[in-house]
Amino acid sequence: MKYKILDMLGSGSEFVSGGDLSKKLGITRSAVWKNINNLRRDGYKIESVTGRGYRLCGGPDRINPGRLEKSVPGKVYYFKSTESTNLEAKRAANVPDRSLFIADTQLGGRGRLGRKWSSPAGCGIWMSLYLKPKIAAASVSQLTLAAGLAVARAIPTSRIKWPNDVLMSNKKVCGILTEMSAEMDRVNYVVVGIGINVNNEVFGIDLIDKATSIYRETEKKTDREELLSKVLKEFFAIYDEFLKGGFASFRDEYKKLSATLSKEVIIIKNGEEQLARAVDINENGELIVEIDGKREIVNSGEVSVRGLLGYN
Ligand code: BTX
Repeated sequence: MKYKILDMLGSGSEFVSGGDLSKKLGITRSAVWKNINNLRRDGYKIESVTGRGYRLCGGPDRINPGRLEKSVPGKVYYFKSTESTNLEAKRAANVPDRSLFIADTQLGGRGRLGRKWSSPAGCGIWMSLYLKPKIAAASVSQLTLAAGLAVARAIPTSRIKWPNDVLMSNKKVCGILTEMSAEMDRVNYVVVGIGINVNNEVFGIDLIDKATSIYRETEKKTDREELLSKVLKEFFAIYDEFLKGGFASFRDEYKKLSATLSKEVIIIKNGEEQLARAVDINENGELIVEIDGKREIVNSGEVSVRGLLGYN
């Protein structure tokens, strides 16, 4: 009920009377008052003025699973702290399609190839989407690209570093880790893990050169819940198109937002480095590079791509 009240208080510019709240929600005015106090205890700043009602003046930067339910077709699983939301999603049984696993902090956040993902409390979005697409296993890596595009749409001025990072000022603001369970002829499920540095003020010495947050770039704090709803909305819209038309349905936009295309890149394959120029992303979402004038296809599973200048 308290989240319904929060929804009715909306963005907080207008007062909403206690009478209206009680009528629309079918509860007594004292129940309204109790729920308002409950929200205040959760950290919401709610002004009350006799004769005018209640007005939302500010909220805690806290993720409320109840408020996310309307943005998620499946279920929402929230953890104040967990090892990794990707692990939670993979361990869960009987999860509805399009469910969300989200944590305020991850103690063992994971990146690709066994790398670590720093996921401190109170400042980031650490989430995993549990999906059951009817697609070939070979197309699953394209979901990483779909997630990258969703994040890039939601964060102005960000660019996508193929295949699984989103950058601001050439530093990583988001990383994506897609994992799946599949058999020969079908995909059982896919877990798309997305980590976004939202309000992080500081990074450890090992990350400072390559990581950034939206806060560090814009000097403004972002409401994590609002950003999360935007990312989810964009992701599910792109995902629906993807299920009908594959990567081709968002390829042009993806290429426009790419930080990788027309750059010199270093392809790291089986420990060997090769200098190349990124020239295209094909209809399967693979990177096309030129090495010594010859075109080669680079598949996301097998390489790391580094730019020559900075992280990108
Ligand atoms: P990646 O392997 O491309 O990037 C990991 C590398 O990025 C690390 O080795 C480190 O250098 C750097 N790094 C670590 N933490 C951060 C950070 N917070 N910001 C920027 N750079 C960082 C990228 O893998 C995929 C990351 C996916 C994270 C999500 S969070 C929710 C879900 N659960 C989970 O365990 N992983 C995913």
